[in-house]
Amino acid sequence: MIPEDHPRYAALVVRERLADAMRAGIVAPEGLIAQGRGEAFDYLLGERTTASAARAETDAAAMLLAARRPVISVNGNTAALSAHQLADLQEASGALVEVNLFHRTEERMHKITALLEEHGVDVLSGVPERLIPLSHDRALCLPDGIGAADLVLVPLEDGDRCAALRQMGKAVIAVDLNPLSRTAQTATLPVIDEVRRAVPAIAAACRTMTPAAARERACGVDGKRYLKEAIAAIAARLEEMGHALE
Ligand code: PTJ
Repeated sequence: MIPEDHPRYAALVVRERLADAMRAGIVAPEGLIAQGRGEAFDYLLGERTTASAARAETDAAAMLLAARRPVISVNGNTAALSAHQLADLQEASGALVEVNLFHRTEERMHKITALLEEHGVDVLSGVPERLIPLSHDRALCLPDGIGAADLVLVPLEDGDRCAALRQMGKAVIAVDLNPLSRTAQTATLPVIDEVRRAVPAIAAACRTMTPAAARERACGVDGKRYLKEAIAAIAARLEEMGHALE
């Protein structure tokens, strides 16, 4: 039981949700460590969507709407945190949703798919093939899904898949609180924000953009700028907190 007057109440509720999802076999045990890393960066960013991240979220909406075959790739943590929000993003963006796991087991694939479907997400099914040039199971994807996508939205992941997807000629939008992660650094567009803030913001932006405006905005996306702005926001906040102690 988490006391509501605890100063970290909201964060503790999220932790409890992820721990429950881990016990239910949705989140990998390693996913709890990933959440801790995310929390640390969120702390440094002030646990808010920066003005820069809000612009990146509008860019993400433009890229999704302008894409020919956009796919949202969902792992255990994203499903546990944002299943309810993904149905809305899918509806607003018209993107396909595919489950792709690092710690892949058939049991987790089924459980995550069932959780997403319970929340109204239409999850792509089919026979996976090893189409992404990687030695681990994130290489497995659906030929009609990530395999055929021109754009993949990758929330909450660090590793080598983003670079492999880029090598395949696909655009990648990453949602990652860590601007230094390999995924954020190699994405076409890094959205440096918490996934539960980013997903509804991207969905809302999709709903206000015309197809022509989306195509125009998608052409001018500058991912590196968002990395620089996030690092600058962290540096400014650290400096400010240091000064406050003087
Ligand atoms: O479900 P699986 O088997 O596919 O496994 C998923 C995990 C999350 C275990 C796997 O992808 C992993 O190990 O991820 P990493 O390498 O720990 O990277 C996760 C990244 O997401 C880190 O850069 C974190 O900063 C970031 N992150 C963590 N929580 C959040 C987040 N970004 C946005 N919102 C969050 N809530």
